[in-house]
Amino acid sequence: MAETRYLTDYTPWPFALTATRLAFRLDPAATVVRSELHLTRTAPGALVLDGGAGLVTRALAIDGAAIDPAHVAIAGGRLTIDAAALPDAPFVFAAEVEIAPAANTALEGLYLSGGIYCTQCEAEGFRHITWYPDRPDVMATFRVRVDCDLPVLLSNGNPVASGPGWAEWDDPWPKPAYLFALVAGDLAAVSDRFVTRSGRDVALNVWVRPADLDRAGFALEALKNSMRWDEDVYGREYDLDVFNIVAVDDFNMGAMENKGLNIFNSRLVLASPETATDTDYERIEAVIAHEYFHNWTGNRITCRDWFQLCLKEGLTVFRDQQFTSDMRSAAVKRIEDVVTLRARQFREDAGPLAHPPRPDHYQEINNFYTATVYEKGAEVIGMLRRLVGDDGYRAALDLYFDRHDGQACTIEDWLAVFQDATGRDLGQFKRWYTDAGTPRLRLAEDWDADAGRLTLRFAQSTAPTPGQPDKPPRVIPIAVGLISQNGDEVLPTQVLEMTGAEQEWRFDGLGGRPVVSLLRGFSAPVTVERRIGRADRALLLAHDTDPYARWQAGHDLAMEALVAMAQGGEPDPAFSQALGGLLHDAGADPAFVALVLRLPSEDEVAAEIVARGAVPDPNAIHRAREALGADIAAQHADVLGRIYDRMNVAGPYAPDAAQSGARSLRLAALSLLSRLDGGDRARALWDGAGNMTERLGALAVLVRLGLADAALDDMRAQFAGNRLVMDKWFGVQVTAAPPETAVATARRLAARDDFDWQNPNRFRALVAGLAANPAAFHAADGSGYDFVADWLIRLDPVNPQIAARLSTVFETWTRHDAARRGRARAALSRIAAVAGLSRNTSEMVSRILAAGG
Ligand code: B3K
Ligand code: ZN
Repeated sequence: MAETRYLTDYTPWPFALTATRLAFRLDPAATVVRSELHLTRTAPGALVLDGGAGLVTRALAIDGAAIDPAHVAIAGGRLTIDAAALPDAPFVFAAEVEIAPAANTALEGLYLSGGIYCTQCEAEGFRHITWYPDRPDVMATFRVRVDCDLPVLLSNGNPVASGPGWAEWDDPWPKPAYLFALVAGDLAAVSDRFVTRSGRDVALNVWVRPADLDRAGFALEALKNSMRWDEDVYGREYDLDVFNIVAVDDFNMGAMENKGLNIFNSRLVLASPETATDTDYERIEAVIAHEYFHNWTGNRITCRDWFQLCLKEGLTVFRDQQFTSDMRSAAVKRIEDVVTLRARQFREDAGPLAHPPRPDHYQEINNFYTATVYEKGAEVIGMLRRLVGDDGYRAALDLYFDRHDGQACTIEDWLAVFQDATGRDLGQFKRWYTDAGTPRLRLAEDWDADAGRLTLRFAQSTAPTPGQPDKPPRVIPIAVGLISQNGDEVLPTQVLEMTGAEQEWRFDGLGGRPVVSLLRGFSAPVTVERRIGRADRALLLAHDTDPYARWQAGHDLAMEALVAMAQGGEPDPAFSQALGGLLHDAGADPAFVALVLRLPSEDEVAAEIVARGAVPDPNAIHRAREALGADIAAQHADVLGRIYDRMNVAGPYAPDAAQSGARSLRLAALSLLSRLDGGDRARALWDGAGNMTERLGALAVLVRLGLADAALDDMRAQFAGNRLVMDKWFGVQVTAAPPETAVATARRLAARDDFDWQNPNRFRALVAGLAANPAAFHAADGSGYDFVADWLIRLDPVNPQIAARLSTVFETWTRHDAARRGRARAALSRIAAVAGLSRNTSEMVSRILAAGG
């Protein structure tokens, strides 16, 4: 049984580490790492350092003298040197270890990706490089020497010296080990310069394999935009002479904010119109920004311990969301973020893996890089900002940067700057950080026609989550507006601050019964229950001035239709009818219309059916969604055809908001029309489109119709050498496939030679891709569960982080009928029973299984 760590156990490290020096002699099988740690004792105790099982320790010394082995113990990933062996005065601990990057398939620490040496140290990867106090509150300056024959040798900070086969880097900003990075490879860069507003001239480089140079320019532009934006909006400047970004193909997540040397999954750097979609471009821009913004929120101010992870992640997500809103369309971005939050975080919060944005215990911290820590962490900051206002937010952030620069902080520090800058008591608000679960907000309305008075009665409740049975009320900012029956806004947005379990507000002097536009801008991450007629929803969809609330009205109508149909009802005409007005409105923003046309996902419909106390049938939900799409197409065939033709963007491709909005509407129309035209338009678009966005949209339609063989062959012939495009090739065949064929297709694809399963992107494309097709993953015969379980078992010893991450596809297993539950339990138990299962996967699977009682 793995050790559980608790927030309450925090104790400071009993030494001050002022400077770290590292020297690497790189070799695939036997890299030699020499380290020097400049230490001063600050409290009594032994010197305890962390180190992984792969370290071969060659030498240990203090102030140049070998340490008497009698004072040294190495056990359980720790090196302990007795206090008796340590000087009272400042001293230097030195170690020489050997590691094998080529054998590192877990992609944590120092490893090789396609001949490029690279590192990933967050959260606890540095201990796989050498013995070290591998905890975020121990911060030191680093000086690093790299010896290697490869032409490009990089580390954090500024370059200080180099010669043939070696380079030296110096990072003057104290940092924890998780921000360390090293890269060595045969790389080429697109480069530029950025002059900060105080005049620092910064060299910018995006390093890629030479063959990929033509796809790196967009990332560089995004970087410059991010640097400018952080100066303009947060007053934050860059603080080194160089900023390097490196793209590698084998990477466990999206990217990493190492000081001055961000390392990226190549899918978040490389883009050309022919190989990347609009969504890829938007994501690249956002993640480049996210990692750059970490330079202040994460690096200059870091976390005291890993329980505080949302201090840097929630804030940095919030900042990257603001950036995207400013660069593109704020309305569209907000709706997209709500869709993602519900799909990932609400799902997490409603199941066995629910945890607060600041958890208070864990076994494996890598299992807590979750939608709750990231996306809900960002929502909590959005609420804070709404409560204290824009000026209060700016004042609090200024104070945060002033007060805590160079420190490792906690959520308490964060809330204190808001309290101190605004005078607001945040005692109750703090529950958003410490309590798990999504509050359910119920609204009952009372309209008094004689008095012209509307009363809104709200009640909040949060269901118990693992380990947290009681959920006291939270502060919920509820933004509301009122729309009259003729569509005018009679009350502009007001924020109601709910603090009790039940609370009511009255609005007087109203001429007629208005319709409540509720939770404008999605002002709090809650689910909503209200009685509202179809006509009122249609009125909001037609007239609400708040884009989110307007979109939500359409989404609610679609959800009502789908829930009814999935439970045996007829197609509800209200949604199709309400769409008519929007589809004929030539002035509507295409991106917005596309979002309204995007029906609730099968998973979201299942969650809604569960929330209403019933058991979802994945096949019935799939059929309902297909039938509603066919119904919309039949009712609006003409206007959809005109939209499809009109949204054909002329001129050169640009991944901007206007063009990508038009393309997304065009593809939404294409998908609907394919129910009438037998795929003719999709085939023509696959053959004729010059960009990957439209080609992939067309391909998904053809896959759904079972007509994609020729297009898939064509794609493989054209892009066999492009990993990122081939990931799409693998993924679309299972995500878009009819559920009856998807599992067989997944098995066939998994047997191919180019299913390079040790590559995280490829593994995810196929295995998570299948799980993203709910009616296939939850196939009644258990074949979907077995496919995924077999592959997780195979991956776990090779790459436990990815195996554990993907085990979350099972987190909804208890939703279903007894037969499916039995098959899911059997698959999960099979994983749990594997001898030597990693701590990562074992923690996840046991939490998921615990939900079954
Ligand atoms: N901080 C990294 C994530 C590290 C994940 C470690 N398992 C990327 C980011 O959030 O910016
Ligand atoms: Zn981050």
